[in-house]
Parts: sequence; C-alpha cells; structure tokens
Amino acid sequence: MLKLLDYGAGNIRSVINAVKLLGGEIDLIRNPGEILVADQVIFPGVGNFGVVMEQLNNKGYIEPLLQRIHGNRPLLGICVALQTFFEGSEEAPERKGLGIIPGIIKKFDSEKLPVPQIGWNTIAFHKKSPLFAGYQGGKFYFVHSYYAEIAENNSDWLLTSTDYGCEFISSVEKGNITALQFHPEKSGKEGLKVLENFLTKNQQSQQIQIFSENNTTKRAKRVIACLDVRANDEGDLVVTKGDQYDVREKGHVRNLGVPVNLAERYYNEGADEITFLNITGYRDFPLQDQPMLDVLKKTSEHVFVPLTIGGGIQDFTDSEGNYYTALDVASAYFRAGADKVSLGSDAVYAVEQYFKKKEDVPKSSITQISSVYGAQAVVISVDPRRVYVKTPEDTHHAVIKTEYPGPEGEEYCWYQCTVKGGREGRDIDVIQLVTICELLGAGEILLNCIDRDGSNNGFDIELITHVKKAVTIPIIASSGAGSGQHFCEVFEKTDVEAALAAGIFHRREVSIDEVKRLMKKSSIEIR
Ligand code: 1PR
Repeated sequence: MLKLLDYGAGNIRSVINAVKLLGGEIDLIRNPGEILVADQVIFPGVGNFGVVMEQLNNKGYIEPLLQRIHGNRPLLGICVALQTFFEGSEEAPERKGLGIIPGIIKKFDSEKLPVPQIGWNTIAFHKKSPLFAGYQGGKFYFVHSYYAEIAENNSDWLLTSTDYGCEFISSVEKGNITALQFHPEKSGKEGLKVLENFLTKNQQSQQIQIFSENNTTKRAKRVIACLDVRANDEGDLVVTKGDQYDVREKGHVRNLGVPVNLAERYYNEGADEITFLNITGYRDFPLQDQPMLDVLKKTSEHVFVPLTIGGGIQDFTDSEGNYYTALDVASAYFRAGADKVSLGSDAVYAVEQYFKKKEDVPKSSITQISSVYGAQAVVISVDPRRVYVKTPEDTHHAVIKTEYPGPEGEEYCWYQCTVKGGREGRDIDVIQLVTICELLGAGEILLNCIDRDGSNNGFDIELITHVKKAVTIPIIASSGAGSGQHFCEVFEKTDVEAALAAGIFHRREVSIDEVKRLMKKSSIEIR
C-alpha cells in the first residue's frame, strides 16, 4: 500500500491527484505506526524547515521515519523533505534535521540570482536511477530559498545536481530511499513520469541517458496564464477581463469562459503556471461560499503545474462574529490545491501599517503566511497606476523619468499603489510597497500595471526596470501583452523571471505555444 505522510504540509492534494491520475491508490498516514507498515511512502514537503521538523516531532513521526530509512524501505521525499534528511538548516538553526546525510542546508546568495528560486530548471546526473527511466532531458519545477550543498561526505547520496548561482543537490538516492528538491507533482508530464516510475518500481535503469554534457543546467523563463475570476450578473463564476480593470461591457461583466476549463486548456498548451485572481475577493469573503476553493480542487485534478490564487486573503470577521486570520484563508487555499497565494489590498495595508507602527510587523498577513508556508508561497500582486509630475520635487515618492510623457507633457511619474481592484489609490508608491513586502517575508512580486492592463500595447518596461532594481525576489511582469513579441521584449530588456498575460490567451489571439516558439527563436530559454 502506498501512503502519503500527512503532517500538515501545504499542498498535498496535487500529489494525491497525480497518483490517482497515474492509476495508483494512496492513503494518508495519520499515526506513527503506519509509517512502518506501508509498502511505499511519499513524504511531501512545502514550507519552513523549522515548522516541518516541529510538526514531524509533535506527531511522533521522527523515530519511525528514521527506522524506515535505515531499513531501506521505499520512500520518496519531495522538496523540504530532502532538506530534513540533513543535520540542520540555516532556515531554522534551533531545529535539528533527521541527520541521515551530513551537512547543513544553506540559503542561496541573493547577490547572484533572485531568491527564492521559483521556476523550471534541468538536472545533471551523477549516477543512474530507475526513478528517471524514460527521462527526456526536460525541466522540473523548483521552488526554494535553501539548498543542500555538494560535499565529499555526502557523495554516496548524490543523484543529481542543478545550477542556481551555485551547483546544488537537486536529488539524493541510496537504495530504495530517494528525495527530490523539485516538485514532480508540479512538473507537468516529465514530473508525472518520475512519480509513475516510483509507483511502478520501474527497474529499467539501463535506459537512462545522461543528458547534461558539462553538468551545467539551464533554467527557463516562465510564461504564466492569468484568470481573473468573479461572479457575473447571473451569479455564474466566470473568467473575465478588463480594460484598465473595467470588466464591464455595455453594463455586463465580460464572460470569457469557465475557470476550470480555461486552466486545463492553458496547461495543455504549455503554460508554466496558472494564476487565479478572485477579483472581487476583497468584498466577498472567500471562505463564505467557497466557489474559488472548488475551482482549485477541480483544477488540481488535471493541471500539474503550479497554481497561484489571489483575492480576499486578509483577516476577516464574518456576520456571525467568527474571526478568521489571513493564515486561515491561505491554509484553506493551500489545502484546496494552491501552491502560492497572492495578496493585493492587504499587502498595501500592511505597508501602511509598517510606516505607522513598526512593531506590528510580525502580525502582518504576509509574515503570518510566509513563516508557516515559506516565503516562496507568498506572492504580492501589485496594482500600480502612473501619477505624472512636472519635476521630481513635486512628490515625496520615488519617480522615474519617462519616455511617455503625461497629458500635460510631464516628464516624470511615480507609480501609486491601489487597493480594491484599482478603485482606491493610496499614498504608497510601488518601490515602498515591494521593498517593505520583501522585508515582511514575501517571496515573489506579480507586477501589474493598470495603465497597460488590457491595452495590448506591451509590458511597461519602465515600471518593471524601476521595480527590478529595488528587490531581490523574483518578479512576474504583467499587463499589456498584445503579442508573442511582447514576451520576447520583456525578457530581452529586463531581468524578470516570468511574464503573465490574460486577454490575448482568452481571446485566442496568441497561443502559449506560439509565445514559446517565438521565445525559443530569440534564444530565450523555455521549459
Ligand atoms: O486585493 O487581495 O483582494 O486581490 C484582488 C486581486 O484581484 C488583485 O491581485 C488584483 O490585481 C486583482 N484585480 C482586482 N480587480 C481587477 C480587475 O481587473 N477589475 N484584476 C483585478 C487584475 C490584473 C492582471 C491581469 C493582467 C494581464 N488583473 O493579473 O490579468 O493585467 O492582463 P492583460 O494581459 O490582458 O493585459 P485582493
């Protein structure tokens, strides 16, 4: 019997769905004894090393896990599970790891590349493994800030390595025990093949090719499809799309499709990630009638790339006086199949609070969620709008000199952050927002631009360059894509890690496949 170690980790639904899709059966381990009786165990992992070790300890899982590993009984660890095999981690120096492999998990150097690593990367083999039978040399999805270092005293475990500013261990294996730093359940068909090999105990190790000639691996720029979701006037949940955030046409909410169906279409077309934005989430509390939770649950049955969900993630008291924290809302989304949550309005309020009263910082929703699920699970969706000024002295905000002057010939502008879907401008600029959110624990920025949204005029390169200089976390460029060439432009002119579009994909003006073909032609690395 195949069992999944359930200790409160983030998104375990995707692993369960992947196993089911592959025709397997999987049960949850809910008490320590079951760890030893299962034929095969999957040990999933998302989140903070310290929290994971604490949860394993509280549930009494550490001893049976060690017994299982020392007894060479089949086990597959995923992501932070690999890191727990080591003696400890810089992420939580006060907590001991399982100590099976010598070494301490280190943090990536953000001077070299954005941290966390979020995205698709290849692997270089150091030995053969049946787990990779049939591997075609494709990329896998990684999401982590910490890594295991290659050393002489762990070379007996080293299976593959990957480069991200340095060469790190991307998988380990000894006998029947394997652990992967990447997420096979989020790595499309290539990842599902690895899981299938584990399930079927595929023993064709002789078929494995060693793909990397010089052991240098390659990471891809991500192409993301975004689905703005809300109820239309008939009460149906639809994918909609605005022009500068106005989603109504002749008084009616535009209906561009059914969320689950569109997400599946984009997965099949090669999207590297799917983002759902519950655009009226700030006024309809997401846990009330749960429509977005259902969308996530259904989508994660067929879509095996990362899913991000945003909208309404904030502390909330319902009409019966029940109080929910932003962490409660985020946890419900993770359990439903989300890999990342995105915060819009609440991030702006957190930054306002930060400037008013710095001691409230640990209570911000960003900090709450990232301290449990890890920074990589917290995206900040920024909705900025240009405010033109004649000279930099006309504002206390960070300005840029623009090539696109304002209505009265103004040569400077600053980017004002908004809340409630662009309805309300606040006295916070985009640089204040992203730098403070990074400080509070955010792991990625989804950088929209109201002026460009739905315009088909291309990404706002000036805004992206401005923001990219201010933070070390990854940035997703968003708003304005009108052609495949606009993706090439944003990747060639800026260092963003990902670019997102909505309208052109929904209206079938350009397919994701076509975007990727153009990127490849322009020598931009794709998945
Ligand atoms: O404030 O935490 O409840 O989150 C609400 C979320 O909903 C925010 O992330 C906010 O960006 C989003 N949102 C709110 N209202 C709208 C609207 O359009 N009326 N959508 C909205 C924002 C922005 C994009 C869009 C790109 C690409 N959509 O993600 O998909 O601009 O569009 P394009 O390629 O067609 O140009 P909270």
